[in-house]
Amino acid sequence: MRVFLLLLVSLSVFSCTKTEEKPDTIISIEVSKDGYKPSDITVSRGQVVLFKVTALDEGISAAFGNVGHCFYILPPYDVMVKNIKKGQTKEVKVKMVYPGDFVFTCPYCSGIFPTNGVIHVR
Ligand SMILES: [Cu+2]
Repeated sequence: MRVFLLLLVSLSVFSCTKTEEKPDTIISIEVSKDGYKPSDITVSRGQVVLFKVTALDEGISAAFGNVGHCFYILPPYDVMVKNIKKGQTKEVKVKMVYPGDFVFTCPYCSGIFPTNGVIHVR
């Protein structure tokens, strides 16, 4: 059991860049059927960024129930904030350990609305 827990802990450490560390900077993002604002973000490598994501509308809710929007940074970050409903703000802290350009998107509605953006880690 202890070995299993240890494995679980180490897996979550290596596969996830989410952190509980103090943020170095805060970035507020709005998401709606018009996309993310801002959709082009630059941060410094190694910083802990607190992303505050606010949904301005209900996204694709009409067809799929009230699921809201997502904020998903693709791998290797692989950070997902789900079900941000109209008027809600959800937060996630991410340690920007990988340099490069990384897409973030809303898997719910990016095929319909322009809900895509890029984070440049310099
Ligand atoms: Cu969406």
